[in-house]
Amino acid sequence: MDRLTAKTQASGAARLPDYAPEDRGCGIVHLGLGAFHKAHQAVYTDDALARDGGDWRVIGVSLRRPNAANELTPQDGRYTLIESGAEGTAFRVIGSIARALTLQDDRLAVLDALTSPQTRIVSTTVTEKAYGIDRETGGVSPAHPAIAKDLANPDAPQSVVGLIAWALKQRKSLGVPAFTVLCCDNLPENGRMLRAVVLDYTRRAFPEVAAHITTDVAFPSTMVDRITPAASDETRDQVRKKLGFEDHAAIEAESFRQWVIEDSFPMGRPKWEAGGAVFVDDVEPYEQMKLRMLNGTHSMLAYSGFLAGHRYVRDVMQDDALTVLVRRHLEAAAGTLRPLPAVDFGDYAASLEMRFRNPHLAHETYQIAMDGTEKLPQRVVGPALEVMNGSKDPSPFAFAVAAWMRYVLGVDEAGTAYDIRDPRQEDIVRRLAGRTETADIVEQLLAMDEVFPGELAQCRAWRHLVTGYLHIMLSEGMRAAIKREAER
Ligand code: CS2
Repeated sequence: MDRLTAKTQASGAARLPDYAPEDRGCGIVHLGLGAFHKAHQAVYTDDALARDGGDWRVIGVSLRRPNAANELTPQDGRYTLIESGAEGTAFRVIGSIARALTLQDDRLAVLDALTSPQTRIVSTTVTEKAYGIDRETGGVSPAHPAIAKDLANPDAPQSVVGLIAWALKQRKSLGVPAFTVLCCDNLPENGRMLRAVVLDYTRRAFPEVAAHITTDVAFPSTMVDRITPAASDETRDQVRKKLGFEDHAAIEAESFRQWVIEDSFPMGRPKWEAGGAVFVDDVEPYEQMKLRMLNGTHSMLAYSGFLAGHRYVRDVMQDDALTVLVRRHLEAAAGTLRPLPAVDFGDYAASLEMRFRNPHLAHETYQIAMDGTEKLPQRVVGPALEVMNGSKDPSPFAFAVAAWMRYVLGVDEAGTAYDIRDPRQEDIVRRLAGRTETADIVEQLLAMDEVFPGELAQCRAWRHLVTGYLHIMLSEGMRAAIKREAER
C-alpha cells in the first residue's frame, strides 16, 4: 500500500488540503511536535492557509521523540486527522507542516529556523514540566535538569526556554526583529508565565538582552482545547481501511476544538479566525474555566477511574457513581470562577460531559494521569486553596487529591505495579518508602511544596478531608470510595 505524500490524490473519504501547501513559505517554528499540535494549532493554520494564504507554514521541532520527524518527513509533512464526534467521523489530510525536525539530529537546521527572519512566531506544546517553572518565584527553576544544563552552557541550548532565549539574543545581534512567542500548553496565563521564565533565564544567561525581551517581545496567552488521545495502531488501521494508504503520522481527535488567543502579534500572524479561533483582550478567565472545569475534572476521573479499573474516559462515563462525581467536580470548579459574560458555566459543564462520553475516542485514563505534580497545582490545588479560604465545599478537590495520592503509590488494587510517569517520581518514591499509614502518606505528599502551597498543606481541615478519603480508598478500594462519595 502506498504511503501518504504530497502527491496523494483524493480518494473520496478524505478531505485533502484545498490549497497548494508547497506554494506557501514558512512563518512559524513550533517546538513540541506531538499529537496535540497536529490536532490543534496545525489545523487552524491549515484553515488559515486555505482561506487567507500567507507564508505561514510550520517547521515542527520534536524535542524528545525522533519518530515524529521519521513519521512526517517521508510523507512531505502530510498526515491524516481523524475527527470524531456526535455528527460522525471525518478524515482530513493536513498540509500546514512544511518540515519536521528533531532537535538532536537536526540541530543546525533548528537553530537556523529559529534565527531566520521568515520565522515570525515560535509556538510551543512541550507539556507543563518542560518549562522549568519555579512556581514559588514565577521565574525559572535553576535546579530543573535541562535548565541547569543550559545555564551552564547557554550557547548550546537544549531546553525550550534555553532555545527561545538564545534565539532572541541571536536575532537581536543579527538585527532580525524578535518573533512572537506563543505558549500553547495548559498553564494559567501561559503567555505571561513563559515570559517570566524566559526573562528570568535571560537575566542569568544573557543579561545584556533582558531589556530587549521586556520591551520588544510579545508573549500572548492562549487557551487551547481539543481532546487528543495518543495515536495507536488502530488509528493507522482506520486510515488504511478507509483511505487506502499508509500513514505513519495519523492522529485522532474529537471534532470539537477551541482556541482563544490574545491578539498581540507585532510580526503578524495567520488568519486563525478561519478555523474558528477567537481573539480577546484577556484570555485568563477562559483559561481558568478550561483548566479547572475540563482539566481538573479530567485529572480527578483519571486517577479514580484508573484505579477503579476504567481504561478509557468513555468507560468512566458509563459508571453511574463516578459520573455523579464528575458532575460534582464540574460544578465545584465552576463555583470558583469569575463570571464570563459570554459563557454559561452550566452549559459548558454539560458540553464537557458530552465530550467525555464520546464513544469514538479511546482516551486512556493512564494518559491523563501522567505528570500529576505538574498538573494538579492549576487544575485542583489552586481552586482548593480558594475554596478553603471561603465558604464553599472543598470535598470534590480533596477527593481528587486523595485519588492522586492513591495513584502515586504505584500499585493497583490487584497488586500490580505501574509506572506513575511523573517528573517528581523519585522524590515521591523516596517520601513514601516504608510508609503504610494513611496519615503519613498524606503528610509526606502534602509537604511537596512545588505542588501544595504551605497554606493549604498546613490547613487542618483540608488535611483531615484528604486523609479521610485516602483512608477509604486504601481500606475499602476505589470503587467503594467512589460509591460512598456519590451517595453522600
Ligand atoms: C488532559 C488534556 O492529559 C491531560 O492532562 O487533561 O490533555 C486534555 O485532554 C486537553 O487539555 C483537552 O484540551
